[in-house]
Amino acid sequence: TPETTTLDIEGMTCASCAAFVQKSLSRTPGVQSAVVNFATEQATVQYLPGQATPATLKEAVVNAGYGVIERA
Ligand code: 9UX
Repeated sequence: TPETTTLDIEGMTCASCAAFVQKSLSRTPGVQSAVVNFATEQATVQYLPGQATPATLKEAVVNAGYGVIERA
C-alpha cells in the first residue's frame, strides 16, 4: 500500500529548481509519483514503504542540491 508524504523543500529559487527536485524524487526507487510545487515549496510524494523511506526521499532532494526542512 503506497504512502503519501509532504516535504518542505529548501533552496528552490526558480521553477526549474522545482523541476530538478521533482525529477530526482521521481527517479528514486519505490516512488510512484512526485509533484513539486514551487510556489508553496512543497513536494508531495507517493511511495512504497520498504522500497523508499523518508530518509531516501530526503537523500534524493539533497542529491539534487536542495534541502528538506524538518517539521517541528
Ligand atoms: Mo533555479 Mo537555475 O535556481 O540554475 S535558478 S534552476
